[in-house]
Amino acid sequence: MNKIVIIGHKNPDTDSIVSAIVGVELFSKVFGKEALACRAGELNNETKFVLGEIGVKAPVDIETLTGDFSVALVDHNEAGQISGKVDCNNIDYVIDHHKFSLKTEAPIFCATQYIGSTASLIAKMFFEKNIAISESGCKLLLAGILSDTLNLTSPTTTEEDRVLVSKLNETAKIEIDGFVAGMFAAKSSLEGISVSEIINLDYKVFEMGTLKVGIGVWETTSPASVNEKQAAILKELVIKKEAEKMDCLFFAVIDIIKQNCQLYLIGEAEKKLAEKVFGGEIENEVMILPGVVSRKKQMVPQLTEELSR
Ligand SMILES: [Mn+2]
Repeated sequence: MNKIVIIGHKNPDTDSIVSAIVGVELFSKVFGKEALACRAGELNNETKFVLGEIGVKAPVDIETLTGDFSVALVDHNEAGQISGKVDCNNIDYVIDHHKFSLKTEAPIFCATQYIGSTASLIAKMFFEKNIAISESGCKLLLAGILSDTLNLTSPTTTEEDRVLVSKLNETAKIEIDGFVAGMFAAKSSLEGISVSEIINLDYKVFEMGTLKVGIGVWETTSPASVNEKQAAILKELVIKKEAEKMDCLFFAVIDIIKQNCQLYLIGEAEKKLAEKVFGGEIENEVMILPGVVSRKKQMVPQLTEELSR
């Protein structure tokens, strides 16, 4: 199989998209292989802003591909997050910074690390080999790091991420604070965004113990704009939980300025679990969690631990 498709998770975020795009440059310059950048869903407003600013085309919709292809997963490896177009027997590469859960029949290339973003890891793979990254590649990787780490403020941020940002910006030369302000404004904009999109644009499914748990996240500088729609969101979450046969379904509004989370709780199962794991007070179906901004580090491991008992 010659064709290599680089693909991020379903409901792609900025890190998944830039990792697929710059992944093509990585495969070409570092591995000497030709690859195609793809996406598993529509771009969110933040990613549209990033690609527009940098002047780069969006990856190809994986749904339009035909035939067999070798797959490089970037920014995910959990079964529930992999595009349905991917034949899991054809996954030959994983480059990721999430907990590892993939099982493969044969040995594969695997680069995973505890680091703020997949973009960080890709940047590191170039730098370690002393291979130059194009200017647009540097800008894209910067956007991925700054997006996933909430401008280096999320608890997932590592010292390496900070170093990589300065190193990438020697070539990218972007004005970081202004760029991040633009990204956050785009991320927070509800223009043309339906209630269903608020829930699903950054929604991931996890296997925790024997349970299937969905967690949607909406990162915003303006939680009030989302809370205005709370009744409609809760109603739609209940329908989604039923339709997708989830054992638990959570939705988190993350205030990226004040650095807290409002966890929407739709039923008794979610309330009991949240009280046990996070211990906050529930008011009007919502639990406020100060300091919680990362699903990956501050929600998934804690919920998984409780549900694996
Ligand atoms: Mn990521």
